[in-house]
Amino acid sequence: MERFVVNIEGMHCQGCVKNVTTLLRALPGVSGARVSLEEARAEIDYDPQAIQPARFREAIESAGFDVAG
Ligand code: 9UX
Repeated sequence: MERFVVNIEGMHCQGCVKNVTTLLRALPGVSGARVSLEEARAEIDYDPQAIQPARFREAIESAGFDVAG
């Protein structure tokens, strides 16, 4: 298991946090995701054999948020 941290722009309330958390946890190969509104970021636990971090950016952006960096 590996952990990936991603900075997210555009989350404005806990509804956003819930949405991002849910979409990340739904990705195959992701075993956990913790999203912080205050820190504007997500920590994702994933299996590198099953998914690559580029997919996290795609999923977050397709939900309407921006990935920083
Ligand atoms: Mo909150 Mo986020 O009202 O997409 S759910 S701003």
